[in-house]
Formats: sequence, C-alpha cells, structure tokens
Amino acid sequence: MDKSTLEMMLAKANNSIADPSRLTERNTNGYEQGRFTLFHSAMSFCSQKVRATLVQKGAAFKSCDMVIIGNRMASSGKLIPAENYHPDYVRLRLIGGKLLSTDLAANYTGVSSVSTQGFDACAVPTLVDLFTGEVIVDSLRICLHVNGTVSNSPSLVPNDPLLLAQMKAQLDAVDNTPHPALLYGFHPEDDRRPQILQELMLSVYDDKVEALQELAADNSADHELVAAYHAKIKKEKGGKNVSRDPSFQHAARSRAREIIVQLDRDLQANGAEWLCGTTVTLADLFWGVSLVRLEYLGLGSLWGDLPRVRTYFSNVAELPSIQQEAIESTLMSMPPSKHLRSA
Ligand SMILES: N[C@@H](CCC(=O)N[C@@H](CS)C(=O)NCC(=O)O)C(=O)O
Repeated sequence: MDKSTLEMMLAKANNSIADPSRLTERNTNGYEQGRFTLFHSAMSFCSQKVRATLVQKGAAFKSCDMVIIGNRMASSGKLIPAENYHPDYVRLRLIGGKLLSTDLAANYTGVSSVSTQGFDACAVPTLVDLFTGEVIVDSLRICLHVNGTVSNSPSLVPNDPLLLAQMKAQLDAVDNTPHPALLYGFHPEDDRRPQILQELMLSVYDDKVEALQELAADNSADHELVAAYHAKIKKEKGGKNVSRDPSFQHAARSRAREIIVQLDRDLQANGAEWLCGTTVTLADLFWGVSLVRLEYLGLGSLWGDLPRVRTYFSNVAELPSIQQEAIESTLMSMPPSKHLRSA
C-alpha cells in the first residue's frame, strides 16, 4: 500500500483510542526508529507475544494500547464498545487480513489460531510497518516479520532446518492452546480464575454482541466492515454457548495439559536451557507468555508434576522481555491474581 494512504488510515485508526496517553513511543533509542506501529492491548496474550519479541529484538515502536473489553457507563447504562471494534481500526486490520489465505473466523472453538480458525478482523494485535507499507495481522506472522526485519540484534529464529521446524511446531503448539476458552470459560467444578475476572466474564459475550450489532447497524453502507462484524457476532455467540458447557471446559483444560506434556517431552529431547537449540528463540518467548497466562489463571498445576517444565518456566520468566511484557503487563492490566506475583 502507498505510504500516504497507509498513514491516513493509521491516523484514523489512532482515533479509536479514547485516551491519547495510551499512544506512546516505546524503546525510543532502539533499532528501526519510525518503522513499527503496534495496535495491541496490555492484557492481550497475543499482544504480549509481539511486545516480548519487539523488546527482545531491541526494536523501537509506537504503542497504541487499546481497551479490548467493553465498558458500561454506570450513570446511563450506555455501552462503550471495545476499541478494537472501532470501524477505522477494523478497516486497517482488514487490509492485513487480505494477505492471509483464510476466511473470517465465524465459529468459536476456544482457540484463536489464524491458521486453524480463520481471521478475526476485530482483534489485536496489528502491526504496521511503515518502511514496507504492510499491515500485518496474526501475532505469529508479526513476530516472524519483526525478527526478519530487525537485523542488528541476534535472530530469534534458528538457521538450522531441523531446529527451525522444531521452533515452528512450538509456535503452533502455543497458538493452538485453548487460551480464549481458559480465560473466558467457567470451569464447572474447578474455576481458579480471580474472582473479579469471573465477574467480568459474566456479561462479556452479551456486551460484545450488543456492541458489534450496533456498529454493524451504524455502518451498514460499508459491506466489508459489516461482514467482519457479522462473522465476529457469530463467533462470540458461539463462545457464549460453550462458556458454561462442562464437557467443552473439561476438554479445553485436558487439551492444555496434553500440550504441556508434549512441551515436557520436547524439553527432554533438546536437553538445553532453551527449547530449540542453545539460544533464545521465538519458541521461548511464546512459551514464556503462555505459561505466565496459565499461571495467572491458576493453572500452574498443569505442570506441577513436571519438574522440567517448572525449571523451564523459571528460566523464561527471568528474560527481561517476559518479565516486562507478560508478567508486569498482566499485573498492571488485569485483576489481581493470587497465583501470579511480580518477578
Ligand atoms: N491468532 C490471532 C488472535 C487474535 C486474538 O484473538 N486476539 C484477542 C486478544 S489475545 C482479542 O483481540 N480479543 C478481543 C476480542 O476478540 O474482542 C493472533 O495471534 O493475533
């Protein structure tokens, strides 16, 4: 896309952020000044992967920190939609979506992987690369792009084809962990999420659907945007349907356990401090973010009997990028959890 059109769309998308203090320059002395703008959210698991990658690579970026949960005004009951549903943001993100060979995600599976579930046009993160004129969506693709373009710091992607294949399998494992199901869902007999989070989740799906329906009605002339909103409405209604379904919630937790048991086997096979070779790769950053989120949700017990995973978690949690962008970010943006403490 040409630079002036992209800059115009970017400026409009910035208007989706109500509070200008959430538009900041990060790592101002870092590499690739003026190149990246990241639309993300402090609390979002997928955004944490991207920010950890940018920080680990030492890249400068403009941070557009969005509120991704709608909010109802106490006085009037009026619903303020999540900022990631704003028409100008979704229009920008739809440009990136066209580069994916996938349909809009309309079915809820409890997993948010673009490669298996489709493209959610109303989500974060979105990266704009002003040097190439690209809008890039999907945290996995964004992190590979950042690694490939920031060349002054050590690569987070192995050259060795075998290690590269192993790393990609790990990125897919994290991507296919049912994080949305575990964050939003009510486990029938063992819900360990912080109480305030559980309360927040009582109305989250209804609020999302209400906000999206209003936005679709208000923007009826823009057919592409309306299609994106309709797909999202269908997906979120699906989420509500299974949020209290015991077998769905049991299956999500069992799936997360299986993925962690496989991590344990892979750690044993690699035998080093890190997961794919002897240096930090994207696999370690993705797993760092994933394990921090599971710990926050009270699911550290999923690897309580796996000492290798416990040691690995301590190692990744010491990386400054994980401390800052997963642990501290979670603690400052999400309700307090007795399960996760500051490093
Ligand atoms: N696979 C996508 C998933 C994007 C996604 O689902 N983002 C979540 C946060 S982790 C989001 O924006 N949720 C808010 C919403 O859907 O309303 C990625 O990795 O970028």
